[in-house]
Amino acid sequence: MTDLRDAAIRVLIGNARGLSTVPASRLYPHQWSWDSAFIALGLRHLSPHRAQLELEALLGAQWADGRIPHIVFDPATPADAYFPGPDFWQPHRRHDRVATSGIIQPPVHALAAWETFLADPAHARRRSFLDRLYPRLQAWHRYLLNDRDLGGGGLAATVHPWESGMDNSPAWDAPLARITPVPADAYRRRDLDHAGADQRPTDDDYGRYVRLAADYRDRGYADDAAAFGFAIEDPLTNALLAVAEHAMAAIAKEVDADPQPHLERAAAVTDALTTRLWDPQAGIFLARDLVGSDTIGHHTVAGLAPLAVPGLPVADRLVATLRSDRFGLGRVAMVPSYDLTAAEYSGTRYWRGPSWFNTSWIIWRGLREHSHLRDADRLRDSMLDTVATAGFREYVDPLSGRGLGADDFSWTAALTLDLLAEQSPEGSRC
Ligand code: 2M8
Repeated sequence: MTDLRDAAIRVLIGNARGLSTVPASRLYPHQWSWDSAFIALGLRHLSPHRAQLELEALLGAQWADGRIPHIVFDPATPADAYFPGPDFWQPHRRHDRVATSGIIQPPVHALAAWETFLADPAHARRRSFLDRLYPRLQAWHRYLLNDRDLGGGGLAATVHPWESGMDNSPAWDAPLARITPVPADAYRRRDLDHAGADQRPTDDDYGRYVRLAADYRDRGYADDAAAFGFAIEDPLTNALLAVAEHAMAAIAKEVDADPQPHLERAAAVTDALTTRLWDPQAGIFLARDLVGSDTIGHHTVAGLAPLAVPGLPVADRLVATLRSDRFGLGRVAMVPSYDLTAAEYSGTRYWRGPSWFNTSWIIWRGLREHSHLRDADRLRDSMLDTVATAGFREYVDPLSGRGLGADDFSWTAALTLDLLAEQSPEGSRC
């Protein structure tokens, strides 16, 4: 285990760029939003100070409307190292201090801030870490729950597959089919320089991602519900928002603010999740397509993520789904991103089946939250065994355990550190 810890530390040091960390040095050479939150959750075991700086660097790029951009571009990296780069997003329209993208990612940040604080409260207090972050995190959640409540049901909408974090999920196939792709010869994909085309999204889907991003940019990143060709209420984003509001209640107490509004918002999002996205027959949460006005019948790990929400009324039913042949808990490597029994399942293609460390970690937290401790320990062991065999890969094939995607992937290393540190359910929780 010491070897694994040392190896994880080496990955994080290798991927550090000044005050922030890139997800993978070649494929993703900038700072990504939810990656940095997971990275801070690992770094706090190594250097709480460095974990604070990671989050501060990201929040330093927050827009005036409260959104935290999904990429903060590293000025030292050539503009064409990743597509779409800073020139594509033209963020100077809304934000002129640092170059960023204009879309968002799931809100893991308040949880990461709270747990980073807990790693060394005295040091964090000396730096006024939470006093400075609290108003920014409040603005971020306000943006999500006001500007992004496009369906009017109390949930934040995701307006691009990249915002979901699970970009190539089969759940997005039908809503994306309505979008006309930008032709492949109109831009140059950089991801295929570093990853096999058989593991990445198809050119048609990439063209649709580019179309959606360009349309949003050309509308000045205005969140006008009627204008979006793609708008989804996703259970992963909203589960993380409920978890984040619980973390905000803990942060509020620490900074002498009122925790009550945060607890009320956490309860409201939890209610909205269960009334709008829960499928009792299938025993899983589904994404809701706001343009097509219906839930999307694909069973993905996003639909299991509400397990991490404290007080979720259907937690035991979700655990039964996790153990079923669809997700094979205890019988496959970590937690697959997609239903193992579905026709569209692929063990190798990005977000269409492979197991990822961050989503498996969310499920591990959920199992502990709802006192399924034996399942939680087995999942933790499976994650550590997988990483010990496959290395710190971006994702793995659930059935063979083969490592896939980028090598030396930061959140895999960071969350390995977290799993190694968190021996008991009484560890640092909000
Ligand atoms: C992947 O997404 C980026 C776009 O944001 C890409 O495919 O180029 C996803 O796995 C996402 O969840 C992750 O944050 C990002 C960087 O690791 O890569």
